[in-house]
Amino acid sequence: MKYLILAAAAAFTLPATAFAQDHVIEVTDGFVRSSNPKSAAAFMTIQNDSAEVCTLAAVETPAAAKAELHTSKENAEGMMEMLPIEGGIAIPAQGSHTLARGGDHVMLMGVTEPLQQGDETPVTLDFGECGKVELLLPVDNERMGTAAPETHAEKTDAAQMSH
Ligand SMILES: [Cu+2]
Repeated sequence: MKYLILAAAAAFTLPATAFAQDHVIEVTDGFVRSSNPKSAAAFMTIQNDSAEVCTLAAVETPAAAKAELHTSKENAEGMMEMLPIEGGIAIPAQGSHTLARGGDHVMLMGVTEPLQQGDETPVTLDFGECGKVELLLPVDNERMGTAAPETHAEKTDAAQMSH
């Protein structure tokens, strides 16, 4: 049983790595999770290997009417709520940023067909001058979290290190 789980994890992880044309941006450990038939969220780790800040400005996908960049915040009542991110998500030079449940994520709204476990969702990340990254993200509706971003904590700012 243990072997089966490990094999499945490896199969899902490998194709989710993608590079921009010149290898400036590397995306790893991406997946899509859909908790209802109409919306879904995409999570991943984005590595910026260039000497400049690269900003994830927009996301396109044929799988949904709209893709927005969201962050999650706890409101005054202690409830988690999602807010659109204005101005995109900046990935520091020689650094990385993880989109994870309970934090920043790509929100797919108006999903055209329900995303089933094991489906693959095409997603294009637009980093402006840093290029575009085309991904085919596995749908994993059972996955609860993403890999802990401990390996790049030292490259991110204090606000990101707390999670
Ligand atoms: Cu959201």
